[in-house]
Amino acid sequence: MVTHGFTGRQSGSVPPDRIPPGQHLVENFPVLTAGPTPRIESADWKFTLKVGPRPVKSWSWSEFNGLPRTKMTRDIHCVTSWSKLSTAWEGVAIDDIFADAGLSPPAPFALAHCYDGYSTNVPLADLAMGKAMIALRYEGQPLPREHGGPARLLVPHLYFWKSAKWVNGLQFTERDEAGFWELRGYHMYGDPWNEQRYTND
Ligand SMILES: Nc1nc2c(c(=O)[nH]1)N[C@H]1C(S)=C(S)[C@@H](COP(=O)(O)O)O[C@H]1N2
Ligand SMILES: [Mo]
Repeated sequence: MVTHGFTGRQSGSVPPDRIPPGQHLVENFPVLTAGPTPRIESADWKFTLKVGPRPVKSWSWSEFNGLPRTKMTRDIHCVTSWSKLSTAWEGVAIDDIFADAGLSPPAPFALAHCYDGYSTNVPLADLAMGKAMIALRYEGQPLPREHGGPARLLVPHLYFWKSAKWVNGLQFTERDEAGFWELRGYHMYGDPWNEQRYTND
């Protein structure tokens, strides 16, 4: 017999060191969006790197898809308390975006900007050195629109609100400037292992 109440690959045998405090596992992939889901055709898509107010380089969809590809399989953790294990992503590492722009990382903080007006702040140290990517594919398929397609930021080691969907740019800033949810009471950094959910956590 192989059906001893085994309800799925994430039940039962999960090492507790993969589930941050206050989180529970889900098998599905919930959708959380503050407003309506934007529709961005890849022909209209553009990604811009800025230093402060100054645009440094932009890529069209086809130019961006010519950049080196990176794969990452990571656990993700949403501040609303769900965690999902071993999600598989493919996209362009933030390091490779810098390299293509001929830029060494210019300032200690960044804001990700999005087609729906959303934004979120992430320190450079959490984007560089292989820690984050602009994800173009999820589980071997083009990124579904409700999950941020055609492209989203993926910063898997921070709460998932930092993984900005429908991303259209990264702006480097000297100071840590709050984004959409950070202005509305979410933590400036958002480390799930330290339960940095709200401003003073
Ligand atoms: N552009 C944009 N990105 C966003 C959001 C949003 O509303 N707009 N919601 C954030 C929040 S709060 C979470 S938890 C995750 C949810 O991603 P998912 O819908 O793919 O699960 O996206 C984040 N990125
Ligand atoms: Mo969220």
